[in-house]
Amino acid sequence: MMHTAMAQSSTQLYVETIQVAPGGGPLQMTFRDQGTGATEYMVEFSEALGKSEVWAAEQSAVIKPLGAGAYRIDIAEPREPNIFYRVVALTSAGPVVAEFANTRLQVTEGGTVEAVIQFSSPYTGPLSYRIEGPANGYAGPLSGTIMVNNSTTAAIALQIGDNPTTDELSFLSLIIQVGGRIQGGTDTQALITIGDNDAVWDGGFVSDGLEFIFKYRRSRNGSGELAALVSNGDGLIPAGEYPAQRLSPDQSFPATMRITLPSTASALELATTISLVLDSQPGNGGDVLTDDEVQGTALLTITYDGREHLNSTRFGRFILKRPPPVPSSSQTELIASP
Ligand SMILES: [Ca+2]
Ligand SMILES: [Ca+2]
Repeated sequence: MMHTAMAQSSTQLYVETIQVAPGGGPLQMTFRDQGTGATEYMVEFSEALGKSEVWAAEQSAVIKPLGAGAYRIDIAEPREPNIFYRVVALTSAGPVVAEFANTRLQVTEGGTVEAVIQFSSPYTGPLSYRIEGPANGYAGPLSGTIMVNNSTTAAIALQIGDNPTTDELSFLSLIIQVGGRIQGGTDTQALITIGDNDAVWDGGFVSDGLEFIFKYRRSRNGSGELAALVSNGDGLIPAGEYPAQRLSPDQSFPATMRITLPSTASALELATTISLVLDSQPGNGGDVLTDDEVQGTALLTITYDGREHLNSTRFGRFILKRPPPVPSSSQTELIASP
């Protein structure tokens, strides 16, 4: 195996010896501090150097002073197979107060939320966090560590999961793990409110002489939007859920629902096809296309098998209104920890 240790350029720490046990096993290195003024050191590893280097703390490294500015590093189980180590001098080894810059964060499911942390003085080292809350199905790992490199700020980015269901309002708490050099400030806990990108909208169709209401399910599941007309069977359209076809998965409108009915399900006892095309072109007439409301033109076509003279086409308007999010039923807004 190849274990290479190097000094971080800004701190002038040189590794003097590397001892590698035959066939792997414990690794021993020594280094000498030639006047950085540091009182604490951290060993980091990277799998590559150059553009693709990413340094992370080697938590298992044990550093022992040998006197006269020399130190020994023991790593019981070195990482395989090719790894680079470096020693970082922590010149400000005193406690650092960490807290969130903003304790109220919003994100829509499927999105990424970034929580910014402020330190009372430049900090180098690991910062750990954990996530709590009933909405933890949304988040991946419920804890993690980021590396901070001589900075007064850092950011934790959380990817929020995306499901296809309509959910009540959900909350997560993101908590800074205090300990070691990290002391907690006033705001060590941030509340993340997760907005749903799935909803069952209330819909209505209006034309001369014909009106009906329906539900319209719009959901997003990472790879694109799905939509369907949902009828309870009270009006023109039999009970059921009818997927909408769109020009592309990312484009909400125009949306076409085609509903084919066997003769047994048709009022005229004829096989029937109902086609409803909803289109919204904001800036056109009274069309509206927002996160909570859609208005536009609707084209309703009804065709009967073998009785073309009964076919009809109606131009009308449609409206979709998104109901407000369902309040949380589990008192999930967590209070700040003391
Ligand atoms: Ca959802
Ligand atoms: Ca979703």
